[in-house]
Amino acid sequence: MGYTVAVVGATGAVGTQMIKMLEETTLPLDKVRLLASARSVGKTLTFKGQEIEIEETTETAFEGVDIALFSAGGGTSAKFAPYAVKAGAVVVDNTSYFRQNPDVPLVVPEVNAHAMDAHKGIIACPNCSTIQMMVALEPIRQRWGLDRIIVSTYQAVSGAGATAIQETLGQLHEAVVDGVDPKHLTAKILPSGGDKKHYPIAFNALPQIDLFTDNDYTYEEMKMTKETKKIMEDDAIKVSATCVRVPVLSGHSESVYIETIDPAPISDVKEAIANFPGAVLEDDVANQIYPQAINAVGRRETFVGRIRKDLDAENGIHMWIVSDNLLKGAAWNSVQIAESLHERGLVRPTKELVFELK
Ligand code: NAP
Ligand code: 12T
Repeated sequence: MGYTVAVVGATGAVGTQMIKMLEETTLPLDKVRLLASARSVGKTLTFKGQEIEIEETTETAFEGVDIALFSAGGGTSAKFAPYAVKAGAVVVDNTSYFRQNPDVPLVVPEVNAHAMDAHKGIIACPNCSTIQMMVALEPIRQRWGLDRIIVSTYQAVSGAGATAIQETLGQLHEAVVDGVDPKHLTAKILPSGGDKKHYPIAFNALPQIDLFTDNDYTYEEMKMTKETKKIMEDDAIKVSATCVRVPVLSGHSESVYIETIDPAPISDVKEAIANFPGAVLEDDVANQIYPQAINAVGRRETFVGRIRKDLDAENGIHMWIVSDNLLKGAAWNSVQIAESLHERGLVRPTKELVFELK
């Protein structure tokens, strides 16, 4: 007997990648169910060559579901994830809604799979930018300790969903084919669908991902700070982020500066990263080898290169970290969490519901 797995948000940029990851999963699968909004009812999507009808996400949709992968926005998770748990499913939630909830483990399996052991029905998948940084930095933290992290991201538009991809392609077309000045391109979504103003992303770089918080950092930047501390189980790690959207379709890149607690020889750092599961060292500047977004697309690993000592700070190290934001950053990390849950014998109904039914 295998599991019934539900994908909530199956029609989205992340959901469609979840379906692909499930086609290749080691999980014993009995049935895959695809859920989205009422708008998608009547449509079908293909799983292993088989047409599956999209169902509407409702409070009663989760009977018989063992694992529910949620990727349909924070509001959808807030409303329906507790009902999925009530119906006996384990939820892997890709949205930011539950990530800081003390009852919810926040998991990158290579880093803190053990945190799942105490789950109460919902496990959160971290933000895409945090996940790839954790895969690269955990081998360093384990051996030399981490005092601080300063990161600037170069994030792909697919992180903002299927409509942001369409907006970017539309702007490129307008500019190249119709000759529209980049300042006058049609912008309705980016930098954030929820904010008042919208700016073109084509031929541009936008230092805003998600809305601004009241400390002048964006929510995306504060996710990197808070999630790092929770995943690494260390509130003392200092983390400041600047998150930037660039006109790349998929593959987030990050320029990361760290200060270790103990001195870390660069050759040992490279070896530690090369030996860490999920990380790939791509660092041979003599031959111009370094991670690139276009090469990371379609891969599950996180690629690390340009590793070098800071010129002044004793324990300072710089590096360049790249991963497919829709795979390790979302769909693969979620399916990998489901595989780890299975391997740890943690796919089972939760008796006492601690999450509010809305
Ligand atoms: P997307 O391409 O815009 O897709 C949104 C999906 O959510 C669609 O399947 C949509 O279904 C569904 N949906 C919207 N409203 C719904 C509702 N009321 N009930 C049920 N389903 C609903 O967005 P995406 O890029 O796939 O991202 C989806 C979510 O995943 C985001 O909101 C975010 O919370 C999360 N995410 C996480 C990460 C990460 O860093 N881990 C990265 C990207 C996204 P219809 O087609 O029927 O509208
Ligand atoms: N706004 O789930 O716009 O925390 O790239 C992930 C990606 C939120 C999240 C993005 C976002 C999340 C984005």
